Formats: sequence, C-alpha cells, structure tokens
Amino acid sequence: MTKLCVILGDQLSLNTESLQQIDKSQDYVLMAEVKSEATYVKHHKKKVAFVFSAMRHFAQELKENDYRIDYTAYSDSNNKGSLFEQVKAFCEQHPIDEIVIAHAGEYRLQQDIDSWQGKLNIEVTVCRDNRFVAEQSFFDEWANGRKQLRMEYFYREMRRNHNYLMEGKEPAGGKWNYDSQNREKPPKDLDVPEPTKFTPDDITNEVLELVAKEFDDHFGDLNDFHYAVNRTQALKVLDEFIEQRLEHFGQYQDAMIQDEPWMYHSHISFYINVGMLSAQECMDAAEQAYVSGQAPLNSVEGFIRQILGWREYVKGFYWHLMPDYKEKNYLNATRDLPELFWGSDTKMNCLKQCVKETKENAYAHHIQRLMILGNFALLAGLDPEQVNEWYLIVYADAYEWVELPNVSGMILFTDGGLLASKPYAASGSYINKMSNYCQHCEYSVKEKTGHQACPFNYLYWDFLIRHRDTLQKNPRMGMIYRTLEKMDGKKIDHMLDDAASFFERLSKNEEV
Ligand code: FAD
Ligand code: DLZ
Ligand code: SF4
Repeated sequence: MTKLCVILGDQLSLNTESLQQIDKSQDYVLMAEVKSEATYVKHHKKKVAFVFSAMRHFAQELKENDYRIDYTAYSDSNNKGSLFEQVKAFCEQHPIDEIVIAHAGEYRLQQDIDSWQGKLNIEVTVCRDNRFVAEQSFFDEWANGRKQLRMEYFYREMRRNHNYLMEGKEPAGGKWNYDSQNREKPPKDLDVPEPTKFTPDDITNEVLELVAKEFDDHFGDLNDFHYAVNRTQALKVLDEFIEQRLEHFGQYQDAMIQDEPWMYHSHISFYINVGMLSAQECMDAAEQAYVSGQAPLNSVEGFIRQILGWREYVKGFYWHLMPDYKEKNYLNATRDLPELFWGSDTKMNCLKQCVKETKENAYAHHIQRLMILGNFALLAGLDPEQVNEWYLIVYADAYEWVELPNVSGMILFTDGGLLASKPYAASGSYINKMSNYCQHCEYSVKEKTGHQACPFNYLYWDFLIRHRDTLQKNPRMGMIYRTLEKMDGKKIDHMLDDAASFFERLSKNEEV
C-alpha cells in the first residue's frame, strides 16, 4: 500500500496533517511549482518569489528529514502546468494506492481536488487543515441559527475553549477587549524599529531570476526582497516582534506614518499563512511576554484577538458561506477599479503612499488596507469582483479564505451586515487623525467642498446619501443620518456636484 502525500505551497510545515498519514520509508511526497497556481490571478512578483522560495526551502527540509520528495520546479521540462496533471503523471509512473492531502485553503482548489478520485480512480483522503486552532465544525455550530456573525462573541468562546489570557473563567484583567486603549494618534518623533530582514541565499536568488523572467507582466517590485523563506528565519521575525514591537503594538495599531510601512505590526502573516509558523506558537509567545511583564495587556490581548479572533473567524466564515458569499453585492457597486490602484498618478497622498508601499513590499498593514484603500473602494462603489481580485493579487499573505471575508465583508459591506455591523466608511478627518498623510497632500483635509477639498470628505457624504434607503435603517447609522438631516441643503448639493465631477474624472482614468 503506497501513498502519495501532496503538499501545497501554503502547507509548509512538518506538522501538516497529511504528512502524519504517511510512512516516510516507503511513501512519497509531491510538491510542484505550477502555472495554474502561480497565474490563476496575476500575483505580485514578490508573492510568487516568496512562495516558490519557501516551497524550495521546505522541500530541502523534507529531504533532510528523510522524506522521499518529488519536487517539480517551474522551469523543469517535466512540469505539467497544474497540480492535477502533475499528480496524474506521478501516479502513472508509480504504483500509488492512495493520495493524501490536507484540505486546501481556497474553495476553487478544493473543488478541483475533490474531483481527483473520480478522474484518477485512486482513493483521495483529504485531511484536516491544522494551520488553524479550531475545527470548521466548531465555527459551523457556533454560526448556525445566528442572524449576525459577530467576531467578538466567537472570539470570547475561543478564549474560553483554548484558555488564552484567562484567569479562571474570567478574561485576564477583567475585560475581553482593550481596544479603547488602542487607538492612539502617532506622535511626531516616533522611532519605529526596522523590520527583520534577510539577505537572499542561492535558492532565493535563483527564484528571483525566474520570477523576473517568467512573471515580468505581473504587478509589483522584485528588488530588495528581504523576507524569511524558512522556519528558522520566520521564528526570528516572531522573536524580534515580541522583543521590539509587541509592547507598542496595541497603542499604535491603527496609526499610519508617511514612509513607515511596517509600524509596530508583527509582519508574520506571510509565514503563518503558509504554515511556516503556527498560530499557537505566535500567541503563546505573546502571552508569555504578558506573563513575564515584557508587554502590556492591551497589546497582548489586541495581538491575540487578531489571531485567535479574526484569523480563525474569517477562515470559519469563508468555509461556512462559500461559494454563495463570493457573489454578494448588497450595495450594487459596479464602478471599475481605477488605474490608480495599479500605481498611476494621484494627488490623494494617502492612496498614493499605500499603493506605492503595496507595490514595493506586497504588504500593507491592516489600517492601510481597511481605512485608506478599503474605505476608498467602499465610498467610490468599486465592483467587488475587481476589488477582491486586486487584494488577492497584491498582498503576499493573500489567499481567498482570508482575503474574501476581509474585502467583501469588512470593507465593501457586500453581505449587508453579516460580518460587520456597519460599513467602515470614513471621511478625511479620520485619516488625518490617525496619520500624517494629510500634511503631505495637495488636497486640504479641512475643506469639505471645492477643488482643494479632500475627496474623502465629499465622497463620504455622497456615499451616505446614495445608500440612504438601505443604510439609514441600520441602528448604528442613525446618528450620522440625523447629522445629515441638519446639514445645509446648498452644502449638500455642492458636495454631490464635487463627487459627480470626481467620479467622471475617475472613470476616464484622469488624475484625481
Ligand atoms: P498584525 O497586525 O501584526 O496582526 C497579527 C496577525 O493577526 C496577522 O499576521 C494575521 O495573521 C492576523 N490578522 C490580523 N487581522 C486579521 C484579519 N482581519 N483577518 C485575518 N487575520 C488577521 N490578512 C491576510 O493574512 N491575508 C489577506 O489577504 C488579508 N487581506 C485583507 C484585506 C483587507 C481589506 C483587510 C482590511 C485586511 C486584510 N487582512 C489580510 C488582515 C490584515 O490586514 C493582515 O493580516 C495584516 O495586515 C498582516 O500583517 P501583520 O502580520 O503585520 O499583522
Ligand atoms: C500562491 C501559490 C503560488 C504562487 N504557487 C503555487 C505553486 O506553484 N504550487 C502550489 O502548490 N501552491 C502554490 N501557491 C499556493 C496555492 O495557491 C494555495 O495552496 C491555494 O491557493 C490554496 O490556499
Ligand atoms: Fe488623503 Fe484627503 Fe488627507 Fe489627502 S487630505 S491625504 S486625500 S485624507
């Protein structure tokens, strides 16, 4: 009885469930860099480079651990172009009785895997995806019968069940959530630590050459590649985060500073999403820093909430609601994604900075993704399909299970309130409060109408007016609609005119 274990590019852990099912003295492991996965969307160059290099390093680790590994590189002459064809070719040459694979992270690929058994006439066993703390059935049971799926309540159950930051049955410090202490405006002289960087080794350099040649037409810069590509390096990123950044993580979680793309965030999403780091070890390290007095509770709780709360929640949410969730468009948004998302000129400094950093790093931190890029996509009524594709392309941590709920549910409100209780819409004053972008902008954040006015100001009101019938019944939007009622009619007309002219220029891809 010989088994073939297939390891996907985001399953790079010796603890992957499928590896536990095989006997390494006689079974095989297959990994392949394939065109179908590398181009189903035109991933950022740095994302492809990161995944390929991480895959090659993991294959080396498997070899060192005596696994019989069949690795197909992108340019190999026997590369068949898709995972299925690669597996099929292997099974034609070897007597394979069973294929084992851990559940894929994306619906489209899992659908494909589900068809392999019928097509190959070989038993295919799909194992649990143990990159997550909770089983899918836990989320499904929690979600069944609820009209709204609020992360906060899911998170509390996860804290209790997995005993993170608990003092008996009570949350550490008496509160579940310390976000009220976590929204500080960044001070002028903040000295943000440098991110952990690595010099590319021979394997990475070879991959960088390959990507430069084969993926030249993909978005993104390839130069200055400094990411971790193996577990030892990823652990160093985690350690340095705990030592240098965690203390201020909560305090500056929502802050943005010009030319500071990394801030006090952990930069572990690339690694945790490909299995190089486990969710548990990241949270354990943070909790330990709290216990030893190295980091305050507001930071540690905030960090653990992102992983035990948000990360687990969006994964459960995705599998609970796919495939229908992808089709939702509650606000009937249809505008094409403008060229400025791909780096064409814009006078809006906050957008310019976030797109520039995204292009350079295949990374932007949460509040840039949510309150600058996402807020603009929401206010401008951009087509959800195009916005989702953009986010899936540009970030090196993007896989549909995490990208789709964040984009459709959190920023675009396509589900009408299943994930978020209200749209995350904001005017320029929020951006001015949480960043110093406005100080470097050609627009004036203080002006509400006219050529100099910050577009976020009139687009915000235009959005609220455009969707008044749908949104004003939302209890959390009542106050803002009451403010609108009291606004001067002429001022409203002026803002609507400004928004119309902005959209006209945007649709012609003129500089805005
Ligand atoms: P930190 O701020 O240090 O947070 C720690 C960890 O918590 C992250 O590494 C991540 O694993 C987890 N986390 C934090 N927020 C979220 C969240 N909202 N959902 C799920 N996990 C979370 N994250 C991705 O991993 N892939 C994506 O494709 C992705 N797309 C996003 C799209 C939008 C519109 C928004 C608003 C958020 C998106 N996020 C995504 C969530 C979040 O922005 C990133 O996880 C985070 O910026 C990664 O950087 P970090 O590791 O420095 O995170
Ligand atoms: C993201 C990615 C890329 C760029 N390339 C490959 C690849 O060549 N081979 C592979 O097995 N996986 C790759 N991946 C990761 C997959 O796209 C990922 O496993 C699915 O999207 C499911 O999450
Ligand atoms: Fe962005 Fe408006 Fe501030 Fe300019 S003024 S940076 S467009 S929020």
